[in-house]
Amino acid sequence: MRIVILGAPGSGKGTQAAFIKETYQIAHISTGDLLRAHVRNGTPLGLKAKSVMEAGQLVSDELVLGMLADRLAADDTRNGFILDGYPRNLIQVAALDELLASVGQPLDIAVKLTVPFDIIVGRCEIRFKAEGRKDDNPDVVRERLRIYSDQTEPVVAAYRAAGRLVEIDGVGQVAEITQRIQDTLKPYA
Ligand code: B4P
Repeated sequence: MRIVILGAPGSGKGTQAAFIKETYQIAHISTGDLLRAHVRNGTPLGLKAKSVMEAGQLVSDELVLGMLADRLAADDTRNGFILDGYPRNLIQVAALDELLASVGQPLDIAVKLTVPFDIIVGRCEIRFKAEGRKDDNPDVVRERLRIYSDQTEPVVAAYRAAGRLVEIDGVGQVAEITQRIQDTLKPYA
């Protein structure tokens, strides 16, 4: 199974992707987690990404694509993958289609989690207090939501127009949302 999980920052993509990974024994590839690991390890990519991420902006398409191509080449993607945080703009949609076509591994489906922005700001505020992630600061979250509306909503629209999207209500208990996703993914398993 090869899927993309879409949704605004803080909509629960990472939370749900972890369950999908376990259920279907596929690789969970989060571009946010990969970038945060680069920042933590002080790699050249991490040094470039740090201030961009802390300001809630998107890291350059070229850097993220190179990182993603390396990750998709790993052995654990043979059974499939759930891609979380990518694509985030239309350039990344085209780059992903090209990359997956070149390895003969097209996407099965894109899953979108829908959560109202006021709920998202509240969730990120809780995480900001618990973990201190700079991009969870409410002002930065609002900027991330602005960028989402501007750059990532067109991605959602493109998958919808191509008949490649399923939309799931992302409000409720984590387990309820996991169940909704699993019911939706049954035909693709
Ligand atoms: P991400 O890592 O993708 O953002 P995220 O806030 O972690 O979103 P996610 O939707 O995964 O939320 P989560 O499950 O954690 O991106 C971070 C940054 O990396 C970007 O701003 C950008 O700079 C850079 N980046 C990443 N990919 C990029 C790309 N492709 N191109 C360019 N730049 C890129 O959930 C959020 C919180 O809600 C958690 O605390 C969770 O516990 C809670 N939660 C989840 N589900 C809940 C529920 N049902 N009820 C209550 N709380 C819930």
